[in-house]
Amino acid sequence: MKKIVVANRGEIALRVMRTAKKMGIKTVAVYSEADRNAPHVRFADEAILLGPPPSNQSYLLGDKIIEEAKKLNADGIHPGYGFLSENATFAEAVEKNGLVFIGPKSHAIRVMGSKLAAKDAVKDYNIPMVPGIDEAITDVAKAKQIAKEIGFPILIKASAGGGGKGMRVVEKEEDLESQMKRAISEATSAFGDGSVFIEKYVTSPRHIEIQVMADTHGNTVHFFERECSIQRRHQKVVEEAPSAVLTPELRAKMGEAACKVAKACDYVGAGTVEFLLDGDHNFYFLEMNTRLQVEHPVTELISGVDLVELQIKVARGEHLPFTQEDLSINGHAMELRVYAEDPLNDFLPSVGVLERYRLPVGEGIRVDNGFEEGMEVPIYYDPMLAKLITYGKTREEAIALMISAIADYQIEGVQTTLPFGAFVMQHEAFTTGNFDTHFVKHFYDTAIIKKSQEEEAKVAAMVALKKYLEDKNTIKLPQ
Ligand code: MV4
Repeated sequence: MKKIVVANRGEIALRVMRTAKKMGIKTVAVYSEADRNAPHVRFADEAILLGPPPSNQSYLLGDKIIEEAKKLNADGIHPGYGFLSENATFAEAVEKNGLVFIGPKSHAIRVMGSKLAAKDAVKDYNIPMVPGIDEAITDVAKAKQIAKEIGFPILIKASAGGGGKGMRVVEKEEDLESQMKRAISEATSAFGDGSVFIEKYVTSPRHIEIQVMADTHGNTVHFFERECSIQRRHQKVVEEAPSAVLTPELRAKMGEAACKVAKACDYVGAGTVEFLLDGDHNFYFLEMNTRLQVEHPVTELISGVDLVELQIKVARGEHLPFTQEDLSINGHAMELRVYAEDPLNDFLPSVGVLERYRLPVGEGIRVDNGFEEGMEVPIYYDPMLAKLITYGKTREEAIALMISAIADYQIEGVQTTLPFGAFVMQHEAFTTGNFDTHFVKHFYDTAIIKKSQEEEAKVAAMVALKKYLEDKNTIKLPQ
């Protein structure tokens, strides 16, 4: 592989291209009219203009990307995350055109894109799953019967759903019919597929996911877990590796289960198997994400591997260069997603120009960033500016480093999730590891952030006043 097209933008396009360059592979960026001056375009050896800013006229134009890739004699396409990364039809088209899709085969993408197909694929592999049904249900009477068997509360989920869309908790039998009808109509309009199914609702789960990597020779390994329980509206904000609560035994069991899930769909490349962990430390398979994930850096830091390099190697047909026994966890990594959103105003997008934008630097600090001072945050795409990642020998060290890195990260012009990150890192529930996916709902308190910002403003005002009084005595002002 001598040249690859990176079919993405922002920090992930840069992150993929960095590894490609390190491997001596030429890079081709794609960009929309909104991204003409974006760092990922300048970093690449060549670049392709796709079209106007909206994604469906630019970054989602799979056929155009393939056509231009062929004109430039590229060998492969890396899709990053989002956009075309989990589009089975695109993956297929890439391969049909004689290019390498740096990711799994379309079959695996398709199976895991449907929750019911995924459950069906893994059913002979002895993977723990939440009690429930494994087929689409439309009959309310049957649904009531099943709900009574598994016991309320239950959760109605859309088979084609993702990111919590189309999910409905049902506490009691009387509510089942209306909620089921709503879930079906929501799923039909959102995904064009009204299939829904029922699971027992796990009330206070932690979100634990396992990073896997499979080569084309039947070898599959896992790189341990990431914990992603700190999220709001199904959007992760803080991730870490390893989890504060897994024992080595549970880690090994979940890792084995994740590798079996990958085998069940003939997986190739980097993938993530998501589990719920309940209060008694039972784990249940939820779904598999068939792409490189946003939070992959925490895994890279604790395992010492470059996941993009491995993706490219297995895409070239190479063997995985190690076995499971060669892999171990070293240290602890923490990641904060820095979004241009206002944490004091319900995390609403905060648009504007980055009047000041300075990254923290230092040992144990990694920033996967897509922005520069003076740039505007485009309204067309995901508002994530960067990922702030810290690494220490222990969880305490990674947290302390995150707190100081947040303080050193200078952003003016837009509101960001940095203060939210500082709140999380200092909260007792987080530092003790005693939290679940309801952290934001249970503990997030904007008053604490407001108070600390007021204190900071007071200190700044006092420093300014002191300076003013000193200057007044030493400088002779003109009369
Ligand atoms: C669940 C659940 C509780 N019980 N399934 C949310 C998105 C999708 N990936 C699955 N999700 C959940 N499925 C059962 N049977 C709770 C969630 C859930 C959740 C999962 C992971 C991370 C954050 C979450 C926030 C709310 C609900």
